[in-house]
Amino acid sequence: MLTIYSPAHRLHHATELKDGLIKPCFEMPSRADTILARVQAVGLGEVITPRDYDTSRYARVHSERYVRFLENAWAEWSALGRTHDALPLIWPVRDLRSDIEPEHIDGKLGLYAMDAGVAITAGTWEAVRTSANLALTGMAALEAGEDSAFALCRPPGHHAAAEYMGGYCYLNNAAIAAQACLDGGAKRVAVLDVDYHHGNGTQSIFYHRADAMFVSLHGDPKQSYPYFLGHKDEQGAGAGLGFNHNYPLPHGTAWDAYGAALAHACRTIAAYAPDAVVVSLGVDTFKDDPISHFQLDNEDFLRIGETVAGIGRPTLFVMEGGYMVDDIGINAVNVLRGFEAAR
Ligand code: OKP
Ligand code: ZN
Repeated sequence: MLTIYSPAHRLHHATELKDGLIKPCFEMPSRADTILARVQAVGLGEVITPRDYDTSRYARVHSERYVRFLENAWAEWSALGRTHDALPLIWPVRDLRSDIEPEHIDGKLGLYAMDAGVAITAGTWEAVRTSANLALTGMAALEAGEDSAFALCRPPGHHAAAEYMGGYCYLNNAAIAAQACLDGGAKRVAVLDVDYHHGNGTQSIFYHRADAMFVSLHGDPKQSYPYFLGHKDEQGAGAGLGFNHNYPLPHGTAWDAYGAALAHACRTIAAYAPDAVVVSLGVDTFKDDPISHFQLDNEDFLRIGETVAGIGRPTLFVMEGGYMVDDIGINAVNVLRGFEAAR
């Protein structure tokens, strides 16, 4: 399987608000490099660097003003003499207005953030746009005839919606790639999200659409981040009704229940007959993940790959979460090897 990787991800290493303290993010550079080392150790296939794409490609799923904000945020923040990571401190909840963009960077950070897990640093934009370009390059490979590809994205993307960042995510790499697939002439695309956390951003982007199905298995939002989306009754709206499927699962979920839900999810996608499948590949469902609560073993990730292979469509894997760095390479690459073995 082709892997798309760039060392530009290392330009982003930030802090987050965690348990009331500012701490280094669990989402750290060693994650991507550990996965790359595993890709190379098992000889998964060729590793290529991403093409460059115009920001207009991101604006197919994000608002123009949000993309502009991401591009300029560090310059605006550092112009105030601030040298530490930029973090939001006020949010436009409920009846506060989100239609008028504040001029002050503190207002903009609040408007465009859903939480305090998305610090912006000097290198964040370069890392973020390169991460999206990895996903676009992976989709271009499918369009050129590859059966599958692996976009080794970092930062991840699935919490980022049309106009907000959150949960370590800035641009929604998977949604940008899925939209590019449609823009390239496909009739239907499906996003399967197997990260522990609900992909609220991807769901939100495609919620009203019939040409993009979103299917997600995740920790029940009553118990797990992002808390405010990801319930079973969210089935899409308008033309998109029936094209959104959530499988919230309780703390402690192991392969028996997970595998059954995944098989059901993959049958739903196969029945939709998408031209391509984008997998939001989080491996934070691992039993030793430091911030998640499922119980999957190293070998269970092989079975995730096998089950996804059964959908039988061209497949782009887009890296999302996974925070047990010691096992992240084994677990991510196990999904890809399980997939390849079953094709
Ligand atoms: C990003 B991805 C829970 C803290 C949650 C944010 C998690 C973002 C996960 N104790 N912090 O979906 O892996
Ligand atoms: Zn996650």
